[in-house]
Amino acid sequence: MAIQWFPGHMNLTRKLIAERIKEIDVVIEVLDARLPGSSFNPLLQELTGHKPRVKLLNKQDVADPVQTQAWLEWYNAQPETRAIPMDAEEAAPARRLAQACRELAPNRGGLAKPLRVLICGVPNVGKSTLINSMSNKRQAKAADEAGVTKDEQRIVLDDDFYLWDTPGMLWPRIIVEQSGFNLAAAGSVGRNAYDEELVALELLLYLQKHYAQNLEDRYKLGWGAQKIAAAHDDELLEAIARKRGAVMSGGRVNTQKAAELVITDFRTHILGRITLETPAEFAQWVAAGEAAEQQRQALAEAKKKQRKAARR
Ligand SMILES: Nc1nc2c(ncn2[C@@H]2O[C@H](COP(=O)(O)OP(=O)(O)OP(=O)(O)O)[C@@H](O)[C@H]2O)c(=O)[nH]1
Ligand SMILES: [Mg+2]
Repeated sequence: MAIQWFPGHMNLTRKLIAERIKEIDVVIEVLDARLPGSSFNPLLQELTGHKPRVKLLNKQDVADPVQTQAWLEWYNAQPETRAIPMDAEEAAPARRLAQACRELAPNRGGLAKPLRVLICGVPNVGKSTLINSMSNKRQAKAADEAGVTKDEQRIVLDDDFYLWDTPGMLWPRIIVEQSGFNLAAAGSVGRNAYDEELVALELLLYLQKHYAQNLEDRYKLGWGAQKIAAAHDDELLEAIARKRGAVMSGGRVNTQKAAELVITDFRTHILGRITLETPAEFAQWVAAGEAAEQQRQALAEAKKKQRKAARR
């Protein structure tokens, strides 16, 4: 689905993190609490997995609290994993996080051995916002768009506490299709790299299944949650378009505009506190994605053999 899923500058970020990690004591891995599985980056895990870390389920203030709890339990059941919920715009929890970092590297601290912390995650999860809250200053640029931070930036939190902000990074090949859609819906994929209509339809499908009442409350179609849940996603998008005046001359609906509207309503939390995946669903998507990937590889291998045989 992606045109520029892994744009060139992310290769630079990968190299940058691979270098920086050598002198890092603690990693703060920021996930989006609305998609705690899909915003986990296997490439970042590979680059930084050997360091003590905290996993943050950030933007918990706009995620479904029941699902945040389920995901925290899921992550915390894994070995050597400490996951905590976070609202990076709040100062007090950010300061507590700074204390937690110190506890993770008790042998560091003091001018001779400053604590060095790296913040990483996929684009737009709130890394820079968190740094600003931890340092109580607006030192890092933050905005609701993928790719705001372009280069690493060192922030001095205290005389003996350094933080590194890093640009958001994805991974080269997306194997779980639904993760691509969810990352796009959350604004973690560059705007030109996906089809808004496809993303909005996938988003609607999920909301119909789990949050039909939120859709009714927002769009006031008068259908009731049950009819919304049972509708075809195309039909629903069209009804939303008509209701919200996304209509072109001649009365045809402007589905592109309606798609943008639905995505924006999700991003700006007008649709309510929503999480786009449960641990069980995500596990299923991963299994399906891995099976498809194995098939793809087997097919590529078979074709390679065929070509070789033909050349002989
Ligand atoms: N509701 C809510 N919004 C947040 C939270 N943290 C960050 N945001 C918003 O999310 C958007 C992205 O925040 P940034 O801090 O720029 O994200 P980033 O991870 O640094 O993004 P890149 O530098 O593009 O990778 C901004 O609009 C923030 O205001 C949070 O905990 N809750
Ligand atoms: Mg940033």
